[in-house]
Amino acid sequence: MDVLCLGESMIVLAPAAAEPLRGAVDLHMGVAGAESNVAVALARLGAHAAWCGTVGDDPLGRRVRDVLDEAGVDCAHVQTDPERPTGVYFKDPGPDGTRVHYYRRGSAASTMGPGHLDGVAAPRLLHLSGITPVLSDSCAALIDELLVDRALDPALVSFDVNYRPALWTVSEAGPALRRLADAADITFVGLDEAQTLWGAATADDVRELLPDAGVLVVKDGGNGVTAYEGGKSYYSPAEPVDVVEPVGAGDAFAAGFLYGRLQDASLEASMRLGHRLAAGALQTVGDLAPPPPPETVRAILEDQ
Ligand code: KDG
Repeated sequence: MDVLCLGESMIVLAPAAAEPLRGAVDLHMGVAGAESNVAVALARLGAHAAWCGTVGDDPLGRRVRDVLDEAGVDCAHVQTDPERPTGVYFKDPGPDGTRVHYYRRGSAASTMGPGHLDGVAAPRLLHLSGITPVLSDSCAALIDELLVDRALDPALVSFDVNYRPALWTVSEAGPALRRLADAADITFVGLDEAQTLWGAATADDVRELLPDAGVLVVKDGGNGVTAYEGGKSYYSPAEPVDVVEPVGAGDAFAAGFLYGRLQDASLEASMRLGHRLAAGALQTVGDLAPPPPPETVRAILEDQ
């Protein structure tokens, strides 16, 4: 297996017309989850990508599985909890942007804990995010087991900070996410997140805060991305796009970047593929857009 992504996937309900939830009658139902978004994008690029999480024994959990199966994601290790529901969240578009309302406390995924991946063969890369440790104490212990104690050694571990302010405060999340981000082989973080969580003003500040992250990828929206590896830094400008909806762009970038690294492409080429996938996600209402054709992917990765 190339990549195993672990995290919570949920059902997302959004007003069919971009109007406030309070008055909406028709809702669009989809499947969301930062880590499963990465798995879907990687599978569509041709990687053997698996998603691992727990869903409820309910129609919503079956919908999550169906959608990921159809996208070509390996769901062989997905677990079902007969006692707990699949998590749900709603999007609430408003004049100041879209707010999210989660109904995920006590969800099936929140029961994940240490030993969850026992018996699973180590993939080349294990992808995790900073959403999972806030779901429950047992989920936090699972992330420690996989990221800090390296239960799936020799898998490389990538970690997307993914701070979700609706789930925890800066004072809770700041130190916890910094410790995890610094323990990963590949760390993704938005400069805006790093400012909120740790007071970093520049990408170089983030590097100083996370000296042990093997490859550190600092994303600064439309300004581009700076990646650090082995004492060197590399800057890559973002592709100019008209943004339709930003949700999912970070996951798309991570998938493109990780796919490049799995193909042994350079940091610069991997960032370019990340930008290309992110540009697609930014121009669609859903979390992800279809990937570029294989010849475009090859050209992006070969152009060192
Ligand atoms: O990155 C997109 C995710 O934020 C979305 O799919 C929902 O995973 C999600 C979360 O926990 O907010």
